[in-house]
Amino acid sequence: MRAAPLYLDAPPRVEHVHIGKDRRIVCISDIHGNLDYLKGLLAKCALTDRDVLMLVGDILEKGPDSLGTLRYVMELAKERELYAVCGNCDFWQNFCDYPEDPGQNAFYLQYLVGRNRGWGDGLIAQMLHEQRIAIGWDMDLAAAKAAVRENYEPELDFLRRLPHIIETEDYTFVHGGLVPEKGAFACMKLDAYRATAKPHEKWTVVGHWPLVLYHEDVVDARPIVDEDLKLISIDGGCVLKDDGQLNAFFLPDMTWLSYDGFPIARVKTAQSESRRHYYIRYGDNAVEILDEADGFCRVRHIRTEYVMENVPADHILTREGNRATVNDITDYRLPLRAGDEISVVRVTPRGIMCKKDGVSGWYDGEIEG
Ligand SMILES: [Mn+2]
Repeated sequence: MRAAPLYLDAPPRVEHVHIGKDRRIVCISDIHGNLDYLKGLLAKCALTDRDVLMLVGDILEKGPDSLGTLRYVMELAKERELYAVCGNCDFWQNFCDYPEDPGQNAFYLQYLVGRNRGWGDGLIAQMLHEQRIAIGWDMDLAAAKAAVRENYEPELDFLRRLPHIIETEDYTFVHGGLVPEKGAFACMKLDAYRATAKPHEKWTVVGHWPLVLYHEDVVDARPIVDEDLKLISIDGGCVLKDDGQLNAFFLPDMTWLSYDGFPIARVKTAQSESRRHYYIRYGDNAVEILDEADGFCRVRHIRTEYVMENVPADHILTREGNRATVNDITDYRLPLRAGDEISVVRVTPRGIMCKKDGVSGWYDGEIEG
């Protein structure tokens, strides 16, 4: 029998789960179809049979392989104890479960043809490709739905059964925020929850909002453990940010590690932290281009008037004369000691864009290894 379809204004489904006190809970959120990062992170976690995997939503979309990631997670769930809550990018069973609705169909058509606003093919598109069903404005959406329904029932059913909230004796897990009174969708898609959350009775783990957006001056993707709110935020910006990472947060120890796929190198010489720096990020990224030479720009951030040097020209997203928007960029110089390990994001003629322990910045010296 089919689980009931999810409608967006419905109350959240809550699943109560018993997890013994002596188990390690490995929390991972916002994989976003990045199967390589998920595999890389799980390898670093050195899982044992006693560990419980807790996926905190947004398994799918935006990254390269939503269908492969979903199948991988479904296999993992057969092999070991795995729970997952539904994120705002995960409820694609609705493609098949909704009654025919012109507005909804227009949304799906735009999503399929527009490749999810440029992020790339998502779960349903990948299913249709696999079935050799062409995607285009003139496609037969009813036939596409029938093909998905017919060929992907296990996948759809897995998504259908995802609760929006998981409660254990000690913890709560929800993708966006714990607002059951506002309905399922609000629980999945509550932006910047930490800014509005009230203190929780139990430690609550959320994803959804890339951690870097909680910081003003630095690009910091480390999980935030907020003791006052009893709130743990873990979205490392995997896929959404070019230098994003996938975090694994461990309960009850409150430790974590991350995976980002970048090559590791050692710095040869120490450098001191920049005294003044800024992070221009998506949503607040309007700049004036002051100078441009050798593939780099000097820009002035419109809102703050902060002047940033050495912005790679290919970070410019849109441009009209001297006004532009830029892809996330910082001029932070990381404090580093000789021999420190860094993840090398990009080597440029004006320094190395890199990461150290979840924080992004620049290194001016030479690397080895
Ligand atoms: Mn999300």
